Amino acid sequence: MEKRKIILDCDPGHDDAITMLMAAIHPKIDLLGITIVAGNQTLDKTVVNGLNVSQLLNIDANVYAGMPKPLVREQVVADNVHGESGLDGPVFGPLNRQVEGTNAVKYIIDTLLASDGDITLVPVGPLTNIAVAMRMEPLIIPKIKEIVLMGGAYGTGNFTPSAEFNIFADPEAAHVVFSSGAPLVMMGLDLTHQTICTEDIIERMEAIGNDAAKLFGDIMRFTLKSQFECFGLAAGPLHDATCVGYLICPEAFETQEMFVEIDINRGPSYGRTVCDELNVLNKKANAKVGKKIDAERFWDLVEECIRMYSDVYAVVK
Ligand SMILES: [Ca+2]
Repeated sequence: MEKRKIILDCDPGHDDAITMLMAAIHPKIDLLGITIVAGNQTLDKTVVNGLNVSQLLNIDANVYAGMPKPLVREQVVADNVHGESGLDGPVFGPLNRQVEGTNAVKYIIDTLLASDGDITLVPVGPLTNIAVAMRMEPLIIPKIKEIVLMGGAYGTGNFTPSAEFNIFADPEAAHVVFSSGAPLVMMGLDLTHQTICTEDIIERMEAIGNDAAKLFGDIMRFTLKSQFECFGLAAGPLHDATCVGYLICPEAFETQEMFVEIDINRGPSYGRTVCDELNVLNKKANAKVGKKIDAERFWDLVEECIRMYSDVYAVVK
């Protein structure tokens, strides 16, 4: 089976943790490294969360810390959704794993430069690390096979009426990435809101009975609670994991090529992904934008990934 080489750039984060879980185990994915950025919480917290998840699941990929602040704007975090730690809910044991000494941006640059152009970047947090890497070493841009990111919306935002959190947290970085010319796939809220995790789904996953299943349950129960408190929703979307779902099973997704521009004006639409869905500007498309997901297949895939940990633990323990 051909494996898709990826670098997962994340800000764990509840849905980030599930994305790590899936990317690390599925045979169609070769997870080269995990790079961390500030986003859902400050960098010191997102790094610890990434290491905790990595240790719990025995993930075989190094963890690198990247940019602690957005490029231009003042920092915002999503503690309303993810809690004080950035990953409230699961309880982890003492942390033995350490972050690598190399900065995430340098790791991204060096890994891409040394590659044959076969590495996909999967950013599921603010785009700061990717933007800085592109500015520091533009030669990486033609080396990127594809960027499959979670962020934005062509409909309504979730952090402001116009903007989704990942893009709003660093609009200038998003502008660098969206105008870079690298092939982009954007999984925005329009698509991710179709992956609604309910109590039934949590029980279905928990019934698998391994550590990954327990982590899924602990994470999604907290997500359901925070989604209800923040947005009045009875269930919670699994935003970031759609990117890995797309790489494993693209046939479960419907996308449309669009010209997408980031609003970096400091008005009410600051951080909006302005998507030309009707092609009224007649500009060359720069992104495939996710429109529909076969949610049933997606949950089957999540279940498949969680089940694979039973085999891993059978070997390890
Ligand atoms: Ca994230």
